Amino acid sequence: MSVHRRQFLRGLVTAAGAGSVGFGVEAQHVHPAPRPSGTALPRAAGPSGRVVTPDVPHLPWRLVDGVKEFHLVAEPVKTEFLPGRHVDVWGFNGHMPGPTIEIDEGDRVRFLVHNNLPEPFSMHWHGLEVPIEMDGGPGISQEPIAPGGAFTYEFTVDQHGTFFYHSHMAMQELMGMVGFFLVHPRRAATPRIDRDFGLIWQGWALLPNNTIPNTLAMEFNWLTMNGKAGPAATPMIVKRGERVRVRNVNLSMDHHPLHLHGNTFVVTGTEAGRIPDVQWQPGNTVLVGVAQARDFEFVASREGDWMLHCHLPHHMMNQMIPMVGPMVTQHGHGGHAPATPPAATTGLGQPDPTLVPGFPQDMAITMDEVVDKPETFGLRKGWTAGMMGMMTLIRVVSPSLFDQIAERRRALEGRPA
Ligand SMILES: [Cu+2]
Repeated sequence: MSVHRRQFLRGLVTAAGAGSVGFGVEAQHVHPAPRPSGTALPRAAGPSGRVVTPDVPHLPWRLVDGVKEFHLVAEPVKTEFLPGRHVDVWGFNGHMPGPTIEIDEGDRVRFLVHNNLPEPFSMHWHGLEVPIEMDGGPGISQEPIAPGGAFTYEFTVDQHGTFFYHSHMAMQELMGMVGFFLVHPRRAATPRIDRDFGLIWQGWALLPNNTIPNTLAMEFNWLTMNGKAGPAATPMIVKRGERVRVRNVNLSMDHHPLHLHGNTFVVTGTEAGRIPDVQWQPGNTVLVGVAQARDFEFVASREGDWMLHCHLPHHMMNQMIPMVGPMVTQHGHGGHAPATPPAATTGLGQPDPTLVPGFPQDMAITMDEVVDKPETFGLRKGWTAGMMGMMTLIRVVSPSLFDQIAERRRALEGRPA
């Protein structure tokens, strides 16, 4: 594939992301590709953003002879888990996780998949009942796609629910090669869902001053949702009284017990689709195992900035590695990692001579300004000190605050009211 062609495809994705409905879609750090002169970027033909996947755009499609046709490019991606914490990962179309695929049950879909990685790869459609030759098992159902090569996947989807696509090379999965594959049912779910969100939960092993994840590691010190670590993950904004669904996918080396503060939810879906309502289980913590999807729903009856986070203590913070002190401490004082953005200040105050260098490990770093965006408007000052690792917020807000946040998002994106 030529550079020209790749830039064009990347432009398509950027165009779709910028105009999508709802909150939480922000462009990742991608080097802006020059637009090919004289080429008008077509708008996405498909609906985008029925499900909001914060910080991840949707993948546009075009209807070609009754088939929804998508382009996916597997390639190295530069992104930031937090502002200033640069990482070199692998993903699709300039994004990690890859752009969200959102279709309807019964659709026939075609994926033109290009491999711009330096090694072979093949794509697996996780949970989808596809013909064997579309399954993406390298060496089993197809030849791996060689670097510079391409493969076309085509199938009809007669299921609905929360699925995902990913490379079927294990180390590539740990480099970030995953994305949502969401399928809406022919008949809408009941009770009606007002806000639908999706989060992909991932873990990373990154040494200080290193931008390349160690995919052979067995312990993980950076934890992300949709490619962002708390507090950089964009909060999910909900109006008081709305019914909310959150679709959670885990593709990492650990299982994640996801806990929602202050609310009782029911688990309504797995990676195989919707659970019959007589079997819905109430809870506030759901264990999402590796390769699983778990949807939960609740009625947002009370206002508040409710935390949603993995409850594994080490996953509740960034840089949580056994050697955290000596390896990340500067000036013999716990709190500042070399990768910490310059604007961040320690919540622990001035260096304290009674502190043992590197301890306590529970570093509190305030960085409100660094991660400021419309969705953080109205949060308590210093909120970022309590948000680290696999932590994000479901903000149940009043109608007026909802409108203010929406207005700020519109203004940021330059869209008319
Ligand atoms: Cu976890």
